[in-house]
Amino acid sequence: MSLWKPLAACLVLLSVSACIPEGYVKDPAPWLAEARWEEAARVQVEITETALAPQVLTFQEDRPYVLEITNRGTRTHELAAEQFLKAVTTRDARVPGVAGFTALRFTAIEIAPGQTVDLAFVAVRPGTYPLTCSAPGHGAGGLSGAARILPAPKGP
Ligand SMILES: [Cu+2]
Repeated sequence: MSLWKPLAACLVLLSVSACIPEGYVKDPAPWLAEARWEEAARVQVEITETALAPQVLTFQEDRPYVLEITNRGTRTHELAAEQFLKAVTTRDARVPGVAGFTALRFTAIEIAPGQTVDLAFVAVRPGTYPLTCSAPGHGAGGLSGAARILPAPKGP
C-alpha cells in the first residue's frame, strides 16, 4: 500500500524526467557503454578513524575508474559523497567475493572494518566535491577530504 504512492508518482513523472532523482546524470547508459573499461584506472583510498588517505582524489572527465575504498580502521565508517556520486555515472559497487550492486544511485557507502568496496564509474562533471564520514564527529575528527574531477584536455 505505502509502496504504491511513490510508484504512482514515478509513473506520472516518467514521461517528463524518467524519474531520475535530483542532480544525478540523467542518462548514464551512453557513458557506461562507451567507456573503455579495460583501461579503467584503479585508484585506492584508505579510511581510518582519523583520515582519508590520500585526502584528495583526482580524476579526469570522461575517464572510467575503479575506486577501491578500504576501511583500515577498527570502526564502521560511512563515506558520504553525495555531490561526487552525482557527478559520475556509477557502473557498479562491489565487495569482491561477496556482493555487487549495479547501476545504483546513492549518496554514501558504509564500509565495515577491514572491508573493501570497489566503485566503478565514469567521471562526468568536472568540479571539486567533498568527501566525509557521516558518523557523528568523524568528519570533524579528520575523516574528510575531496574528490576532484579535472576537465578533459581539449584537442587542437
Ligand atoms: Cu567514520
